[in-house]
Amino acid sequence: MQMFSVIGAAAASSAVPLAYPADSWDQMFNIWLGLAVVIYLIVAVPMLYFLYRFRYQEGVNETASTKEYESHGLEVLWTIVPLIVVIYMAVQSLTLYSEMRNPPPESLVVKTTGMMWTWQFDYPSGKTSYAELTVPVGKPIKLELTSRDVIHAFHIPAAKTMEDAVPGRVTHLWFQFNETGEFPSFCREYCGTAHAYMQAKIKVVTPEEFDEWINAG
Ligand SMILES: [Cu+2]
Repeated sequence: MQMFSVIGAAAASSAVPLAYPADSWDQMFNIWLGLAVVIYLIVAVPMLYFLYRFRYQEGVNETASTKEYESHGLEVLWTIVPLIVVIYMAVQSLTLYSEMRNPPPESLVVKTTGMMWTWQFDYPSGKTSYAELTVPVGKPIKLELTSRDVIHAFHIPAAKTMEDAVPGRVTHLWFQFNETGEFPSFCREYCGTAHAYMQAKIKVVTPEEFDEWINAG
């Protein structure tokens, strides 16, 4: 399977990815796309060849043959090979799922509450912010999500992660940015009139800037 991850590895291995777990999604996308292209070619190329090779020609094979061909070797091959491919994809998907669902233990926990129509962020220090989430670069952030009214969903496109915020329940997601900058996040569960404006800016700053900000009351 090494050949299928080459496309992703070439882009990913040279530099640290912008955000986790986005890199795993990119890798999975490349693997599935590569497999799909290979399977497509295995089906389509012989099909085109057979279309040409066994096209109707006057006087050739005009009467149907009653001979039956079978090959145990071939049957075993087309059972075992897809089985290995499917098992590989299942393991690969489970690995990504487990990575996505399990925040690293050193994560900074931010309690995140959705409400019509903004997001409230409560930091361990007691500091609170609205519609703006300030986080240090290079550190995993775990958001513990809930909602004050209806179901919302917190979505960070650049980190390729999302989770529902449900009233009376605590859900979670985690992400990590490896570059400073500002990245958008928004509510991805239709929640009423101003749903489209329910955004939060994610400010990724250096650890020093973060300490300064969190201690500034
Ligand atoms: Cu919402």
